[in-house]
Amino acid sequence: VEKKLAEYKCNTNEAIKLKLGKMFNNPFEIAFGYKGLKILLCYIAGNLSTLFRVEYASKVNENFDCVEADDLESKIREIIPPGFCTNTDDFVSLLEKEVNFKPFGTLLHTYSVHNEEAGEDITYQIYKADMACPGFREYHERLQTFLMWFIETASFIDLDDERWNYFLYNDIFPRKEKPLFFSQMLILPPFQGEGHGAQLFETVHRYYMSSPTVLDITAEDPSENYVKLRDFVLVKLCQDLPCFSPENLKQGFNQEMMTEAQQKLKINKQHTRRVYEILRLRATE
Ligand code: CO6
Repeated sequence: VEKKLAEYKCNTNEAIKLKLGKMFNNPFEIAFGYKGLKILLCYIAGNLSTLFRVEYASKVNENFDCVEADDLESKIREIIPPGFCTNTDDFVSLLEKEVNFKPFGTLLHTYSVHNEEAGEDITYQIYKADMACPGFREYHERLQTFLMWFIETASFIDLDDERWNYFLYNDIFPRKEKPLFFSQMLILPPFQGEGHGAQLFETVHRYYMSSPTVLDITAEDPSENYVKLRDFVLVKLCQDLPCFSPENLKQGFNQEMMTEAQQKLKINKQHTRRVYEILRLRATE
């Protein structure tokens, strides 16, 4: 019996297929009770309308196998908001509405990235939105499900808290004369490593640089990759400050660096220290 039941243990990492133009897998957990499990989740690129379906070759049965299968459908329904399609035809018909999709909020920044595959430059835009935009709340509920698929330490925010601002995939929490925390940042896997993270980080960072209520900008519990991205952008912002001149770098880390980076760029002491180490290493090489 045990051997037979082992066939009904599936790694949901392999079972889950997330479709967003391209197909990719994501870490999840072991699910019990299904053979040949496929969890299909498709999002329409613009408005993020969702198709969700669980498929399997066979499922354990309480009467014959004396065990119950995990209730995967309910687990995923807890994450994705209601209103998703379960039928492919309904989902495809929603694609027609996609042509009318306009990003929510106001345009903050436009930039281009050369795409090797297409052999041309593709233009990207960063928008800032808030809950006052009609339809944005529902859109955000669909959007934030991505956090669960791609960030291990993800959590959902309180949408009724008006202090949040939304930079597409980025949530910000401003406080008076206090550090400002980046909550979560996600560039979808097909677009990683193309410079979008750096563009988004710099745009949001610059947006808050002139704010009198923001002391400096930081993040809670940052991932290793996020720290690498942050180092890259902060070095870029700091390298032209007079306090980081090659002569000054040779003298060691000093108060002037901390003050200038904090006042001009809203960078905190720890991050300024990292920038100093990187620039000093570069100057020495
Ligand atoms: N290794 C080394 N260097 C890196 C890396 C990694 N993984 N990522 C960025 N960078 C540096 C590097 O110098 C890049 O320049 P190039 O060497 O020329 O490629 C530069 O940063 C720009 O990188 P890019 O803009 O292309 O980065 P990307 O668009 O991929 O965005 C990311 C980085 C971490 C946001 C993205 O990979 C991602 O969404 N990863 C999965 C989710 C994740 O880990 N999010 C961060 C969670 S922590 O949200 C968090 C706010 C805090 C708490």
